Amino acid sequence: MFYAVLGLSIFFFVGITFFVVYFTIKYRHRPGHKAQPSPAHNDAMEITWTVIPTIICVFLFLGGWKGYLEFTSEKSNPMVIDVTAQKWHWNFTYPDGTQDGNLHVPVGQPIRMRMTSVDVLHSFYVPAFRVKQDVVPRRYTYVQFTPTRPGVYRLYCAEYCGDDHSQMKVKVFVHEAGGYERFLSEKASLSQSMSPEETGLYVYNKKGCVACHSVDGSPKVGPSWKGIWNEQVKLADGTTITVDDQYIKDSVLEPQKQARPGYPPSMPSFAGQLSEREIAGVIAYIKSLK
Ligand code: HEC
Ligand SMILES: [Cu+2]
Repeated sequence: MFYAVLGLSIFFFVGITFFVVYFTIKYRHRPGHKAQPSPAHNDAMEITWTVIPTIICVFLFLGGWKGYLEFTSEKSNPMVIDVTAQKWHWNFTYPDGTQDGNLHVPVGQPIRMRMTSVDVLHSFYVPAFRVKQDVVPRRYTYVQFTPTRPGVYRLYCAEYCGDDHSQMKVKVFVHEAGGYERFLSEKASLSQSMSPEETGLYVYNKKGCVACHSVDGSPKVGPSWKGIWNEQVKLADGTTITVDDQYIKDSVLEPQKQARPGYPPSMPSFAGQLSEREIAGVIAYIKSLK
């Protein structure tokens, strides 16, 4: 294949170069030589090369339109999974309210993803399923597919969305019969058995805080969490505030309300994305980072 393409390229290159040189010499300007009038119009040819491509385009359009309709119209009785994209992770909310950072679906079940972003443009992309769709702030976009083979697949963000865009790669688990239900119940019992601190650590890693907050004092997009508990911090409006339960909860729900000077207003609100239990977990976890 490679040599065929290389050979063809060389063939065309040499051929075209030859004609350029040949015609340049043959038709060069000479004294006493008048230019020939060039042909201007031919109705038969123009009609032919207009009508035939138009007919071809109509057929191409019909095929594409049919595929588009099939791709976008709602299948009968799909399972709807809510997708929230944000810098820089995915959050999937299943019909029973369970949330996870990876996508879990039962095999053979038509799936409809209802997607939105809380900050910038992202794009939902599962190459193995041949689906790719922009995820847009303040509106819903949809993607549908029916997974046909159990296994683990890759899901990417296909819209360059900032520093850690490349970290928005997660897994799609297509479960065999019963596996999806098992995932839900394991997830439920896991979150019930975790201590508040463990819940906080889990949130830190799985809900994307890790992209912007360190826990060892090193600077990232936002302030490190190490040693901030009970400390006084300066706010952008000049006042000081103590880092306590209330401040942490407010920071999670309305980050820009108590903005810190020197940090970009880049933290998205996690209202509706973290349960009370998880917020309490974050508080306990930050408290533990001496
Ligand atoms: C896109 C980057 C980003 C992500 C993701 C992010 N934060 Fe933040 N966060 C910031 C920035 C920037 C600030 C400081 C400015 C402000 O308060 O808005 C901040 C401030 C905070 C504060 C206040 C800390 C202080 O020292 O003032 C808390 C608490 C906090 N974030 C918790 C979280 C939690 C919990 C998560 C994950 C569920 C999270 N953040 C995810 C960027 C981010
Ligand atoms: Cu993205």
